[in-house]
Amino acid sequence: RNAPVTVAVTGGAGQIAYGLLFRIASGAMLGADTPVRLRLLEIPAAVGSLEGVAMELEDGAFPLLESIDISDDPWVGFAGANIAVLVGARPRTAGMERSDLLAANGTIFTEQGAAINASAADDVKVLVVGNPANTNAFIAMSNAPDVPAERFTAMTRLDHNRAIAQLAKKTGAPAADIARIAIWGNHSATQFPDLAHATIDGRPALDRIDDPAWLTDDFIPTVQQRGTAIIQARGASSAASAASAALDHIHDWVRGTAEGDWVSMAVPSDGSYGVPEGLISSFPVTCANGTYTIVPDLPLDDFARSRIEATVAELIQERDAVIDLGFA
Ligand code: NAX
Repeated sequence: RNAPVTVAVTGGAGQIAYGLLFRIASGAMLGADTPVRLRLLEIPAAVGSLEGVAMELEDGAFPLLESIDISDDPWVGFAGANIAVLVGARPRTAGMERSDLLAANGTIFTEQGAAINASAADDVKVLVVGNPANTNAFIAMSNAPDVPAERFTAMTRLDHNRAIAQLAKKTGAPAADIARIAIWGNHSATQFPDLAHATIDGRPALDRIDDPAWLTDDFIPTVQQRGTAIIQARGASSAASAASAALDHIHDWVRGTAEGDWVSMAVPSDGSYGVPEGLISSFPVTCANGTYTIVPDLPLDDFARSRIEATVAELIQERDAVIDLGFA
């Protein structure tokens, strides 16, 4: 049995958390050998509801769940956190301008970054799920000067998993045989889901696609627009699949990626592939010993380059807007 790990989750009373917390408690995120201490954060208005979630967690009688603490104060909630999953964010509501959205989230993620800086464990790993995820992560990172920048990441694993699912559906191959999918850029409709390096059973996935238009006319837009399609079908945004992806992201970061495969994570750029240094952009990464490495030296054709450039341009705009607003 490993030492217990303290996991802080914001937005604890929300939809995604409802799909996430029980699986963290069951050991699905960190392994059946790792006890967990949960620290759940909410805004004051949702603390009552969060208490109900905590009661249900208790009622799971999870053998690995050592404790549950609740707070509406990030300076308390992140204390000692080894893992921080930032799910809570201000959603865009009717009549809200984009700048209002950035400002509302800027306030939240500035404070949470500072609180993580002051009170989390030295080895803290941060995953931002709340949208706009990449830029919220950038703000938190910018406000946590004592935490190594590479510990701040944002979630594109749901996009990655969606891309695997679409390729599986198209080819009839089981998801387990598919490897080396890459999501580049922003977790938004500009993201670039890339099959150029993907394999099915070790052979190039594109060899199994006989109509080349499928890639540009179907696969890429379907993955980009999948969040909207879920909202239209379900009447609410992706929750269980987002929770599952958050679990996958942390699991692989902590426990490592499979030999010969990689995953997609939005991480501070080291300048790879022409992405400006420090921008939190999605890359294919491998993980080992609790750290990730951007997959180096993938050949990119002109199509891939222009798609990456477009999504990175959007990230640069978002970054510059929050810098102008004084959040980073
Ligand atoms: P919900 O509205 O169900 O839950 C969010 C919860 O966060 C609410 O209970 C709210 O009170 C809480 N919250 C807000 N501000 C907070 C703060 N400052 N501190 C602590 N808690 C706070 O939304 P849910 O469906 O759970 O989605 C959460 C976020 O994930 C949204 O921003 C959503 O856009 C984003 N998503 C990101 C995805 C990704 O792939 N990166 C995919 C799914 C999802 O759309």
